[in-house]
Amino acid sequence: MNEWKPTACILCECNCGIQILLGPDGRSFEKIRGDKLHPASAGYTCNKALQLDHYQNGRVGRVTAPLRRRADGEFEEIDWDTAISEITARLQEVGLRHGGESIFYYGGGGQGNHLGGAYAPATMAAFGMRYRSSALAQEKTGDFWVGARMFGYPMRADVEHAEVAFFVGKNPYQSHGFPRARTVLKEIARDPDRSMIVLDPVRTETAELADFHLQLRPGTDVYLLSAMAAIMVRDNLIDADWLGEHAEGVDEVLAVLRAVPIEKYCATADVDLDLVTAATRRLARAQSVAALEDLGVQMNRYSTVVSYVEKLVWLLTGNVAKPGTQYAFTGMAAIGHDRGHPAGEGPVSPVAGAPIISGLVPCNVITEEILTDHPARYRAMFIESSNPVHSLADSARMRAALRSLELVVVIDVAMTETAREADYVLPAATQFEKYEATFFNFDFPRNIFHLRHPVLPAPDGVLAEPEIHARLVEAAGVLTEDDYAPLRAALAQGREAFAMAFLGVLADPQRSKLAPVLLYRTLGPTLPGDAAAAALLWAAAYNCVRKFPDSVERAGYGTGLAAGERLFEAILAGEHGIVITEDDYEVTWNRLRGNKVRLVVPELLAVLAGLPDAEGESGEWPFVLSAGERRAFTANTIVRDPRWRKRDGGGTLRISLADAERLGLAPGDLVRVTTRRGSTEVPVEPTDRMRPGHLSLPNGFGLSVTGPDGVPVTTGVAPNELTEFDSRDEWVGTPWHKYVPARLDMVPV
Ligand SMILES: Nc1nc2c(c(=O)[nH]1)N[C@H]1C(S)=C(S)[C@@H](COP(=O)(O)OP(=O)(O)OC[C@H]3O[C@@H](n4cnc5c(=O)[nH]c(N)nc54)[C@H](O)[C@@H]3O)O[C@H]1N2
Ligand SMILES: Nc1nc2c(c(=O)[nH]1)N[C@H]1C(S)=C(S)[C@@H](COP(=O)(O)OP(=O)(O)OC[C@H]3O[C@@H](n4cnc5c(=O)[nH]c(N)nc54)[C@H](O)[C@@H]3O)O[C@H]1N2
Ligand code: SF4
Ligand SMILES: [Mo]
Repeated sequence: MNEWKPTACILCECNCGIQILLGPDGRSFEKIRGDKLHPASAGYTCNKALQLDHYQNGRVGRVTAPLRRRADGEFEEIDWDTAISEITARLQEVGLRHGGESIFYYGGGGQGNHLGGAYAPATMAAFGMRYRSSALAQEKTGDFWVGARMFGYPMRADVEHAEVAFFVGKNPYQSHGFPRARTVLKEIARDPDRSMIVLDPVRTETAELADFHLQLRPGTDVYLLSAMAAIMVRDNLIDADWLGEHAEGVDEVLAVLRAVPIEKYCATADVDLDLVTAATRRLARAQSVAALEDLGVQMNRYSTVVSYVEKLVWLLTGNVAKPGTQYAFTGMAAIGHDRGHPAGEGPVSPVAGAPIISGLVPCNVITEEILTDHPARYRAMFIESSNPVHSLADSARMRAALRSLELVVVIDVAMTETAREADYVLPAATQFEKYEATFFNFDFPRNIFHLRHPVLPAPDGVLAEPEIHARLVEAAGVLTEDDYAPLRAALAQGREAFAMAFLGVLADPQRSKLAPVLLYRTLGPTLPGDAAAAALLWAAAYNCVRKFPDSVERAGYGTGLAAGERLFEAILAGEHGIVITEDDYEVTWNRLRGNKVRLVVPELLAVLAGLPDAEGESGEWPFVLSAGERRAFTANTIVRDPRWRKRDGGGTLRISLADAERLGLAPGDLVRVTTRRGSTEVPVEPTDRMRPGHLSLPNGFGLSVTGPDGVPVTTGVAPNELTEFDSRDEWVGTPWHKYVPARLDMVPV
């Protein structure tokens, strides 16, 4: 039976709904189209979704049996029982010697797969693990922390309905970040009553659609944004009434902004003062401004301070809780939340003493927590759905760190750069071979959730992550049939009785951590369509009702316990994705701490008040390299087969026409890029999109795969061979990958 099967694209956090038609072999993706029934993407996809067959059926590197490293360093296949019992014994050994907290958990999901990782807390509890991290702690934790300080709740922007869209270090045309991005950008560009303002040193596809492109010098956003905020104050463009009603700390912030040397800062950023003034006036005059900041500033100098001043800019004219502005979202899982401890007061990592934001140890300190003789160092790592050897700063150092550990376990679909350093590789079913979901659902006023059903069966030899976690927890001996029996008996009486019995689990802090596996083994097998992996969503649905009762009710699920059941049933049945909550814009105020915004974050305001002059590029390092740009055919390291790229297959180094001419470089010429950390050869692409002095390399390249003839092939440059772990943010430790001092040397022909 050949029919279109609904699922989602997994190549960026948008997870657009798609439909797949399988070929006659029942495995190849013969056709892929946007799913018009998906509540957020409504049929939209970008060019990348059409290449998903290369993820599912790419002929390189799929792992289909558990692997164990032999003494000679090679991997050998073992069966699952052996793998689970050996890994359990070795994790327990490490725990006995050094404490379970010496086992570090990393990952838990990429752009579209968070359901499996949601079971990991049970494994962590079973082995006493305490510290964890994920890619979020090398990009978003600064934003989370600032959000927690100013709002007490993470915020997102309603770009779709904004009069002015404000993009700071973000190129949504390529990277998306909100539904149907290209369509929305074009709508704004076409509409004479709406405007787009872009801060980016590169004339990106987004900048080309913008009314105001502030093409600043790399790394100077803190100056330019300060100047914009200061112009609002100087020219009396701020919404004083709104601030009086909704904000605290107004006078203190205004005093700092009045002292900003506007002209000097614009000169530092190398953007014309008149252009900055015009853009600022446009922004201030708008009924609604939606602002998105992303890696261009989050991985750049003054990252966390920039996250702060960027928010000041849109707060000064009151862009909160109205259509087209910023909102506080609902969701099935809490992403982006943090306690917002003042610097130096919150939890810290055991060795480096780095702040743990949103439960995550900063990625850039992980190697410091390992490559040391500190007694509290990590001794083992459990890595799931992520590729830190490739994705974190300084790949060579990350490899050395993994090699120094007593045990590394990796759960992945493929033999990745990280898996190659493991002692055990546990092969997972792909995202199209199992139930899967993302928790990156931040839509508003209607938020959605999409439980994706399997499109095709998994091959023998691989398991879905919930099953792997359940087996590990059971092998550790912390859950047995005796634990399941009472819950199963309650379930036999119906879901209401089950809910009561489950409350007993939650009341016990130790057992509540094992709840995912308890649900998977009891409720799981009773769910239709082999949807055991969805069991955890039952508790998440109840939790969503508890946290957002009015929003769930408005979405049509009623109230109380019944609403939890209805929401869960709708999720199970809704193959195309469903609306889970419906809000009005005003509700944002109820979610903010004290129903107000706090303009003052003392530590960060102090930095703004005393900004030193910007350093220029030095003689030794005349270029700034942006290491990891999103392009038409990049998708982190999710697709490993290089044939998925329809263009830009080699991953060029982009350089300005002026620099190329000065150095006598023609398109495709090889140059040697050298940074403090590494050196590599790469073909150049001279382009008028780049500023002189700025270089850019794409992300997701430099994967090495074994070609059909057994010879390893590496395509392009792995950006983190060139980056440093200690080039990072002072407050939250996020890396400065978009600001890597570099030089170029000619490659003799
Ligand atoms: N095609 C594609 N899309 C993706 C991904 C992918 O791999 N490929 N990955 C997804 C993920 S994980 C993420 S986090 C997002 C990231 O999405 P983005 O942050 O939008 O992506 P980047 O291209 O890394 O960086 C954005 C912009 O920052 C600019 N920039 C560089 N230096 C500076 C600077 O000093 N100041 C300013 N203001 N801008 C600067 C770059 O020129 C670039 O245009 O994309 C997601 N979407
Ligand atoms: N220099 C530099 N470095 C960067 C960036 C940059 O701009 N510059 N961007 C950073 C950003 S924003 C991010 S988000 C990170 C991303 O880096 P990571 O979080 O490490 O994630 P991915 O590259 O997305 O890798 C996802 C992994 O999941 C595996 N996988 C795919 N499907 C499944 C599945 O169903 N189950 C399991 N278990 N595994 C699966 C893939 O094979 C791959 O190994 O990279 C970061 N690194
Ligand atoms: S890569 Fe494109 S199609 Fe896939 S989820 Fe992102 S925006 Fe949608
Ligand atoms: Mo990311």
